[in-house]
Amino acid sequence: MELKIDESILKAYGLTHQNIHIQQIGSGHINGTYLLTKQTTAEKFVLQYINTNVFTHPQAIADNIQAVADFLKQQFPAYLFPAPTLTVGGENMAVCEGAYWRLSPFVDGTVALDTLSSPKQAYEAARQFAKLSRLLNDFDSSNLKATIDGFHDLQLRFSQFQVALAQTSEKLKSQASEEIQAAIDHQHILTTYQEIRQQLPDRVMHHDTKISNVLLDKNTYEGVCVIDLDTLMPGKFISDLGDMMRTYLCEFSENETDLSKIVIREEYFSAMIKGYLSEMGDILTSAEKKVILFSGKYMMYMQALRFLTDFLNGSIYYPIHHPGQNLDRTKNQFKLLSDLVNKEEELQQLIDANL
Ligand code: GN1
Ligand code: MG
Repeated sequence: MELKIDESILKAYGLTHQNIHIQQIGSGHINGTYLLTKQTTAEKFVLQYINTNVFTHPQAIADNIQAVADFLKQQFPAYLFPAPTLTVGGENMAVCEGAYWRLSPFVDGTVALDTLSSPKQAYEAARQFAKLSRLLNDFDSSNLKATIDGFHDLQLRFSQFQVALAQTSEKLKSQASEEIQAAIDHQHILTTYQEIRQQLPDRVMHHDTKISNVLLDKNTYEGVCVIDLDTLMPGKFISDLGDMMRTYLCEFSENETDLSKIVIREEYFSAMIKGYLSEMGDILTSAEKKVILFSGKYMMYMQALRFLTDFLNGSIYYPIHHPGQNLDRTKNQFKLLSDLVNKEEELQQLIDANL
C-alpha cells in the first residue's frame, strides 16, 4: 500500500517523495510503520509515527532511547542498538502538524517474524531481549521516564477493569459475563503481584517482547537485535519474560478464536527459558528466580484484563475487525493462562533444570 506521508517529514531526514518508495509494514496495534526504500541506492529505512493518544509523552520516548543509546555506545560499542537517526536539524524526532515521526536504519539481511515456527527462534529471541537487560544491568533505570504511566502496573489495570465494569452497558456486561467472572476468579494473581513487586529490582525493560520486535538473520534465524523501543523504561523483569511466554509459547496468536488451538508448547518454553537464562541466569536475584513462571501468569492475566476492559469500554484502544474481537481476545488469553496453570509443574521443572 502506497501512503501519503507529508513531504516535510521526508525533508526533515533529507529525503523526498521523488526518490522514495513507501510500503506499510508491521502488525502492531498502536503505531504506524513504513518501509522506505531509496530508489537510487536501494538504501532502506523504517519510518514510524508515534500515536500520541497512547504515548502522551513522545519526548520521553526520544530521551529514554537517547540515554540508553549513549550508555551502550560507551560501554558496549559493538552492540547493535537501532536508535532513530537524527533529523537534518539534529533533532531526535520530526514533528508535523502535531504528529511525531522518527526514522531508523533498516537492518539489512534480517527478518521480523509474525509467528514462531521453531524452538530455536524462541531461544534466539529470548536471548536478544535478555542480552539487552544484561547490558543495561548497571544502567540506573531511574534516569528513564515512563513513556506510558503505569503501563504494566497490574493494580492499575485491575482498577481500570473495575471502572469499565461499573460504567459499561448491560448488554456488553451480559455478553462478557463469563470473562468478567474469570477476571475476578484470577484476582489472586494481582495479590501475588502486590506481594512480590517490592522485592523485585527496577530494571530497564523493553515492555513489548513479541517475536516481531526482534530481528533475526534471514538465513540462519540467529538473533541480531531488538527493535520497537517506545516502551523502553523502568520496570520489573516479569514484564519482558512474561510477554515472551504470552506470545511465543502458543502456535496461534491472541486473535485465534478456536480455543482448542490455544495450547502451550513445552519445547518452546524450554528453548525460551534457555535463551533467556543464557544471558540473565547470573544476573537475576533469588527473589526474581522464584517468580519466573509467575511472570507468564502476570502478563497473560494483564493482557486478558486489558482486552476485557477495552471491550467493556466499547473497543476504543485496540483496533478491531469485528465487534466482539476484544472479547474473543480475552477468551484466548484466559485459555492460554489456564493452559499455563495446568502445565505449571512440568514447566517449573524445566525452569529448575536450567537455573
Ligand atoms: C500493543 O502495538 P503493539 O501491538 O506493539 C500494546 C501492548 C500489548 C499488545 C497486544 C502501547 O502493542 O502492550 O501487549 O498491543 N502496546 C501498547 O497485542 O499498549
Ligand atoms: Mg509495540
